[in-house]
This record gives sequence, C-alpha cells and structure tokens, in this order.
Amino acid sequence: MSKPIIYGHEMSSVVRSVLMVAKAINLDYEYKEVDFDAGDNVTEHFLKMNPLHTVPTMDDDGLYLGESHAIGPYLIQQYGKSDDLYPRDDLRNRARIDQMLHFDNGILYWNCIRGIVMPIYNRGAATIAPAVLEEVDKAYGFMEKFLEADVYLVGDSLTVADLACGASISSLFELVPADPEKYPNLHAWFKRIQGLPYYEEANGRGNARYIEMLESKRRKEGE
Ligand SMILES: N[C@@H](CCC(=O)N[C@@H](CS)C(=O)NCC(=O)O)C(=O)O
Repeated sequence: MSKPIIYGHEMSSVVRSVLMVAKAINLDYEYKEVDFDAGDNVTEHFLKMNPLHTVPTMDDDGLYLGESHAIGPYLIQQYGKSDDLYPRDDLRNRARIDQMLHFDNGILYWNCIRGIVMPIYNRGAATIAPAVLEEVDKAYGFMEKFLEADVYLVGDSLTVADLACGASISSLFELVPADPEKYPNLHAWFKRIQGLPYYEEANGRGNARYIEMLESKRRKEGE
C-alpha cells in the first residue's frame, strides 16, 4: 500500500494541526505543498479529491478526505501504534474529543481565525472588528472553562483535540493576545502544547510565517 499523501500549506492552522498529528504518531507520509497562486487547489485532480478546494486534503490510496478534523482522527486510527490521541474503545472520552474538534472548527477556526484573517487577506484591514474581538474573547473564556478540570482538553493526556485547538490558539494568541491573569488555565495548557518535541517543526515555523504574511498585508493599507 502506498503512503498517505497530505496536501497542505504550512501557514494554514488546520494543516498544521494535521502535521502535528502526523509527527505525534510518527507517520510515514508524503507532503505536497499547495501553491494557491498557481491554482494547485483548483485543478481537476484536486477538485476530484476535494470539491471544496481546501487544505489540508488527504489521499490515502484513493481515500480522499478534505477536512482536518476528519483527517487527524483517521490517521491516528489507521496508522497510530496506539490510539491514545483518539481512543477507539473509550466512547465517552472520544465523544468529548469530538466535541472539542467541532468547537475548534466552528468557533476557533471559522468564527475567530477566519473572522480576523479574511478582512486582512481580502482588503488589508488594519484593525480587527470589535465584534470579532468579542468572539475571540468569548472563545478564550470557553477554553478557560474547558481546561478547569483537566490538564488537557479531555482528561490528563494529550489528544487530537489539543493538537487541533493548539494550532488555532497559536495563531489567535499572536493576533489577539490573551491576558494571562484572566486566562491562566489556557496559558498553562498552551505552554504544554508548545513544549511538544515536534511543535516548532510542525506548527511554530508555519505559524510564524503566517503571522508575518498577515502583518505585511496589514501594513499595506496605510501605504
Ligand atoms: N474546516 C476545514 C477548513 C479548511 C480551509 O478552509 N482551509 C483553507 C486554508 S486555512 C483553504 O484551503 N482555503 C482555500 C480555499 O478555500 O480555496 C478544515 O479544518 O480542513
């Protein structure tokens, strides 16, 4: 059987979450960087894999998936030596992990990251709309609550939920700093995520490039 292929862009938080999963399970995979400017994501081949033309997209021997929150759990179950990151038999905790993956997609990614990034990306907005800042603050408050009982988002060991939310929070913290006094659990948890041995390679580097790119687009508005 061939290796799974992950199509991605290093700057994308949802791609970085899958790259962290891949590192965490020591996955043997092929990575293909998608050049949006060259239209790599709208070729006939890409659209056959993922009509939504988004990254990450995965091709595992003809199984096509185009959603990070499905790709991460699939890779763990199919290729992980253990299923600690997404436990197969612990239905109750797996349901809680699923809850956090939906939270990441719906709240952290769509409401917060997209809410901030699209105006910058599309029209070089210099500031973040107050309504979006409010959403981000609310999301930090939800995370703080989720982290009240446990060291990680679900229980006391790392799961795919931490990697997904960790990638999002790494970008959000750069764009909208969170007060450490107001959100101590969130900061302590994020320090744990930053301490993962593969964090810098799989997430930190791409995140730095992402923030740099956004900053350069923001500056343009004042020119
Ligand atoms: N919920 C999706 C979001 C995917 C997504 O929107 N990716 C963006 C990059 S961050 C993308 O590929 N945009 C290009 C496009 O929409 O054409 C996931 O988690 O995979």
